[in-house]
Amino acid sequence: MAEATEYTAKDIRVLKGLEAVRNRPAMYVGTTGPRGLHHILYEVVDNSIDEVFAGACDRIEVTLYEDGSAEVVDNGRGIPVDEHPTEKRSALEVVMTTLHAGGKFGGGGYKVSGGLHGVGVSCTNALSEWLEVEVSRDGAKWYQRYERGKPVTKVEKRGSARGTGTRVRFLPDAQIFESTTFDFDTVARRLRELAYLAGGVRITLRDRRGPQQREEVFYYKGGIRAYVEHLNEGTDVLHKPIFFRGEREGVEVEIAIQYNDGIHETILSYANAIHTAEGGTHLSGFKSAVTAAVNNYAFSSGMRKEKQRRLTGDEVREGMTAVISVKLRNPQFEGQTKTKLGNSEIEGLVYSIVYEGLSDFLAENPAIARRIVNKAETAARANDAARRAAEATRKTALSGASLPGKLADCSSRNPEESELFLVEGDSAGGNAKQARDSRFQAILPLRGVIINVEKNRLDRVLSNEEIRAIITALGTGITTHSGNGDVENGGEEATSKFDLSKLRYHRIIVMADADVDGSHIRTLVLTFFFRYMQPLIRAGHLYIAQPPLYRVKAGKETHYALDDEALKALLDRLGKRVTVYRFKGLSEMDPDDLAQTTMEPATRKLRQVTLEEAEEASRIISVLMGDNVEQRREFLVQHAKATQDLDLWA
Ligand code: 0RA
Repeated sequence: MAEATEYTAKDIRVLKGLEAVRNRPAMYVGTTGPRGLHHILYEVVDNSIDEVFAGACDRIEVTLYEDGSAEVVDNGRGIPVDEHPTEKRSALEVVMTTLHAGGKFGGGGYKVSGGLHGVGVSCTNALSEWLEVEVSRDGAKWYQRYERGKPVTKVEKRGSARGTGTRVRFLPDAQIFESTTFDFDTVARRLRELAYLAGGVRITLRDRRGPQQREEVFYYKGGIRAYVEHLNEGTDVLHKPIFFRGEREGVEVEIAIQYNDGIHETILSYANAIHTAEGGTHLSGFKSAVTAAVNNYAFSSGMRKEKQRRLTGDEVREGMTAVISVKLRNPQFEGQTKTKLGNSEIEGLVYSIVYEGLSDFLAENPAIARRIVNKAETAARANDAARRAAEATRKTALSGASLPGKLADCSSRNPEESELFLVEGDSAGGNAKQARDSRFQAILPLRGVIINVEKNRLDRVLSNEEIRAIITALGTGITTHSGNGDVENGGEEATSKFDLSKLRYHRIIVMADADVDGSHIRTLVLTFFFRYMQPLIRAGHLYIAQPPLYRVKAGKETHYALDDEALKALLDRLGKRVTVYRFKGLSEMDPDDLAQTTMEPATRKLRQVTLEEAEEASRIISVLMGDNVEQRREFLVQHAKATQDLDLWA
């Protein structure tokens, strides 16, 4: 090619440049897969979008052809064709063949594609089997063709033209790309995004490949206002989009905000039309400004009182959908995927534009402002409630430090195999500690009197040391509703929600003497569980240990009898050469006796507590404490009888 040799001598550096792109394409367009392929199309489109941003273009047409080529036509100013001052050849050729000849020759305007890889349209040229460009400018049409980045024609004049614009058509090089097939939906997505961001440009996408030809037009007069409305489709919105723009130090900022009644936050940020998925300084400036402006309005309008805390950023942004678009001269892209804007000067700049813009809007639209503040306050209340619940749970949680000092815990942390014995009295507790299998059995001695939960308010119940130790050891918290008119709720501050999944032991075993005191304690404990941990009873986690009343020795054999009835049956079976011993209480049982009869799972006798039994216990307690003298007398007589019966066997 005669023309080609004309260029070689003085353009050796340039040709080397495009050769570098061909040698290591992934370095310039990311990958040689589908992403890279689409990238070289976007490089051309981005140049047209620059013309839109410069106010010089309102139409872009993208066509995917049957032969595998793609075409981008715009009605911008057209690439300059006159001789380049230093390169001494057509500026058009310099733009198309010089790596990174972007930046509009140092002129005005933003370089959209200066973002992701910043390679410009010459890269598309380098990675195309062929590329043709046609420029309409100064009343004439100019044309040039390239193959794999090298000009194969001069810049030729091809008749006259009305208006201005650029047409670029290229065939991606199959030697470079793994696949050279453009995906309509992928291209459509990017063009739609650009149409929203550029606002007012009509972008047409045509598919001329195969039988199913398609065409889509993206035109959004409202720009990013229409974008947030699109993002909010299918939600209930609180207001029309809030929009403001500002320009400072050559940086353009555009913001659109629209709240919906949901709890999700959707903020899309862009720098020079590049989606900054990792955010950056424009996003952080926006967030701080929104938090400040909404709080300022909430407090100065009196909606929020002086003594109340500030609304947090997360609260202020619940249900917010927003698009942030900034345009700046030298974007710095950082982060894992190079999609985080790093320019530090942008943060304060965006902050002041957003703070001012949003504050003005709130002041001028009090009805909408109230809706937004109300929404944030709802979020704040939910957060506070959740925090209180978490705090209460934390206090009663698993951490060893917060467990009651009296608790002799087991070593297992598996609730399913773990058991907690609530043992009446310190000395019985000491015996139980010796008798237990410490791997899965924990002991909590209950000394002194358990508070009567039927008679006392929640705050006093919770101040009782024994009750507190039980709650803390179990880890579940308590239910706040008592289901009893006599018991006042101490306020949600004082209590947490009951959470059965936090239960540290799946068997809670009440172990008390088989006498009147023991019965009293059992009844009080059952009443507490009935009032404050009912789900635990329903789930079958509460048991009563049944220590035997008698030990019977027949020669070398040792037998135990739970009660009088059992003893009678035992004596009948064994004959008369036996020694009967009646235990006076848990505290005087040998650890061996205790282990075998009451604690060892294989040999002990447990009784699961039913809800009915627990309810009965609470009734007994209210009768005992109640004013009905008849009932009380009857109750005491019953108990005295039981005591007498026991004494007969002593
Ligand atoms: C360099 C300078 C100017 C515009 C362009 C390039 C330009 C490139 C492409 C690529 C596709 N469409 C395009 N449109 C314009 C500025 C021209 C001027 O100042 O007149």
